[in-house]
Amino acid sequence: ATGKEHWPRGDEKVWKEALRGVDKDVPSVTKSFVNHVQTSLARQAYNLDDLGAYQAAALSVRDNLIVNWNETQLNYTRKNPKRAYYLSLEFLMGRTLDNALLNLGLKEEYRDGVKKLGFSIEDILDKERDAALGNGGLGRLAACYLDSGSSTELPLWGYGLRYKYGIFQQLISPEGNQLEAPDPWLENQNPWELPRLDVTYEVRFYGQSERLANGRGIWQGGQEVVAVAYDVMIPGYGTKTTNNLRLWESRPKRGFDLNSFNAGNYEGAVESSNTADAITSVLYPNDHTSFGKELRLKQQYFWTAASLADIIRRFKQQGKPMNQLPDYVAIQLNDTHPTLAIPELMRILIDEEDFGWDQAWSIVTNVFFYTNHTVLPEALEKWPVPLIEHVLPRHLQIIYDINLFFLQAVERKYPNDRERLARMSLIEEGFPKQVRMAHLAAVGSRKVNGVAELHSDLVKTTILKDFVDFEGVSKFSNVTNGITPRRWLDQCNPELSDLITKTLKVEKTVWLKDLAKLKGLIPFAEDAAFRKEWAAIKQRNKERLAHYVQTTLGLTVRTDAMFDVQIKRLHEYKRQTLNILGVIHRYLTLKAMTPEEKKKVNPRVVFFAGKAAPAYYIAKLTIRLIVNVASKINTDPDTKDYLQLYFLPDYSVSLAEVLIPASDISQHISTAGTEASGTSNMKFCLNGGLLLGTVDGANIEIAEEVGESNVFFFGHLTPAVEDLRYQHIYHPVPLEEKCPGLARVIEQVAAGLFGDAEIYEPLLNTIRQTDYYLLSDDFDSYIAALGMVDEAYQDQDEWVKKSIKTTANMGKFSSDRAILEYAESFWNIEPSPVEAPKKAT
Ligand code: B1H
Repeated sequence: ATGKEHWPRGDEKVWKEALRGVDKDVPSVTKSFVNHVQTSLARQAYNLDDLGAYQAAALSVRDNLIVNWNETQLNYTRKNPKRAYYLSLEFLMGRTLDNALLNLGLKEEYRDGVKKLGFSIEDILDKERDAALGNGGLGRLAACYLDSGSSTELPLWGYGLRYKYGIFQQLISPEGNQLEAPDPWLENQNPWELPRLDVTYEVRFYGQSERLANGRGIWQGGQEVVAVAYDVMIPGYGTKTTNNLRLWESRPKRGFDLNSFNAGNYEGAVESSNTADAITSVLYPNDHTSFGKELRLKQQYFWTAASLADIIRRFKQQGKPMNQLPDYVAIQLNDTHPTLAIPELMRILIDEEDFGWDQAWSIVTNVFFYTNHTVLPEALEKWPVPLIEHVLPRHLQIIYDINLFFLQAVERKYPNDRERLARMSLIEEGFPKQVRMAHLAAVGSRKVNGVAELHSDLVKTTILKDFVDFEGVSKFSNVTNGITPRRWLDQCNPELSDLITKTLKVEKTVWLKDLAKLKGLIPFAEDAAFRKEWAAIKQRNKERLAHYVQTTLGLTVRTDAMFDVQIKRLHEYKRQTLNILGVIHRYLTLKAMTPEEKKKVNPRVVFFAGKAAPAYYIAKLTIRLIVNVASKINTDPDTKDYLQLYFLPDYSVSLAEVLIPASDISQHISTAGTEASGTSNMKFCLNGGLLLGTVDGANIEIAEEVGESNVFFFGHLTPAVEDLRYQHIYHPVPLEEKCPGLARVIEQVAAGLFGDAEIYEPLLNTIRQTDYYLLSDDFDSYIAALGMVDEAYQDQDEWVKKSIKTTANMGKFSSDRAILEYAESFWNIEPSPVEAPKKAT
């Protein structure tokens, strides 16, 4: 050694002073980072890569979160406010480090700190894996609500499951097939969770239930597993409040069993094991369907039983009698997945706490609140009676008792109306009989809500109509969904956020918590210089997306085109098929154009992303069609300058954060009445992307806010849908006659223009035959709407004005507004701010 070796990275002096713990001049962020490099990771500047730097930064930020978490929990223990609990089988959190830095207000300090040590904050942030413990909108909504709960200082905890494997990783084969691989997200350790090995509960399955004469039951035998708590800290934006998300892991009560994960057979692997730790091994990827699988039922019970035991233990620590539970506890059921909490609380109150039925029922029905997220029949959960009887014998007895008392009350109000009793029963007759979880959730809750105005009306007039008639309409209401503007504007679109702050002359700490302030942008739509800046940011976001596609897929995307995006789970009701058939229609139109005609065409780049449930054959075929259309048209010299198409694999929260800010237009084109709300529609519009959609879900309320002239609507309305479906079946018209444009497109696919002719037949037949989702009814108006989008885009000045006005009017869709509606009108809880600690004198 010469003694003059080159220092490996960053500023040698800063590293060395931080290592020696020299106090003066070295910022605390740097000291803490270097300290974690040395003592937590046992590394040093010589062998620290970006992943190591991410881990050190995360551990250092986590130290701050822990301090706030502790103060928050102490504050709650001292003040003992009424608390709310959000029970969700899914929390789609995405990445945490950037959000934690933003919420703690430490982003710039860390940016500078790591720079001096030789790292870029962007590269470090990029090393984090998404926490993807959810399928789609329902799970992401839960994550936004936790962010807003902490940001508005509400005493709100989440309860969920700590799946070892989150939503599968999506691979696309060269032929265009979706392949699924496990998502081992915990592989590199997870700095954001605190294992609480001392917080455990035993949960029973199977066994026998004996009924005593006094109505109580004794449930014994069977199998017991242990639930272990892992706490995830949820910081609020600009507050000390750091709430908790408690996730349960299952462990065997004694001994140990090994369960191997089989990547080749995802479906089989999910069902393969009946051992204790299988319960929390994997998230079910079957969004919007209910299959009645034993392991899923065990997940639901394991989670609700552990969560309720934990909630009750915390309540009892305050020394209050159990009949005061509803004064201190509100529990929100995120869809019907946690509905077993209702019979479980009855079991605890009756079998363990000695309550009589009526008193127990009055407690239960004042604690629970139920949110419905879909009216699609295939998504309404039903559990076979024999399965519940086998796995949860005591709960089946309680469900039958609830049903008996409930139907007796219905009978008193509507004597001799057997059909009504059959419709409303918690038990559906059939082979086997099934428990209707939505009925159980509705009957056992204080309030029931849908997630957008139209959807809440549909809940009241269709699936729960009889319940509205019986119980009165006041129990049923609406809370329109929201999104957190911290992640979905400030973090994902920092340049736009900065421009907004500069323009409004309001600190972002203010407008990010009072999103109505965005209205202040409206006058700037008329300011040409402002429009120029606005458009330049959109352009740079397109380039950022193009760079992502270049580096991950090796494909070159042109950025001087309109970016048209549809990203969501693949589902027939969401009609990605309509979009891809529209793309083919455009392709065929371009092919028929003269070079002169083509000169007037505005280039368009179409992006798709989204996962299909592993067993959803038609959805997987749609992906295959998109991929094969893309390879054809992207290489066709006649059209490639006017139309490009990309299917981006492995859609995730992090990919959404890149796609959304780059979009000029996004598509939300579900058959009217099928998309309960949608939440990405809100994210696109908040980022100045215009909306092309049907009159469905939250699209309607977005149009009300931003003005109908700023959205592109098409298609039939909800009241027409039923009749159109009837026509398809009883008065079918040949497709060539009914919708020649669509017929021509389908003909080309069937003829093999994109290869694989026969392979697409089952997909094409869904349209040729019943066409349940009404593609043939909406195709012409869809194509017309796409034409209006083209036309509007030609006038860039007007387009940018629309974009600005759209963002400016999106204040309603902050999840802060939504969570406060739940807090005020359902839970009856209030903010409980953490007081600043007294300064030492
Ligand atoms: C939504 C679901 C869903 N609705 C069952 N229903 C699942 C149902 O795994 N399962 O069994 C998973 C998910 N997800 C979505 O919720 C709606 O389709 C969206 O329109 C809505 O925006 C979102 C949040 O409310």
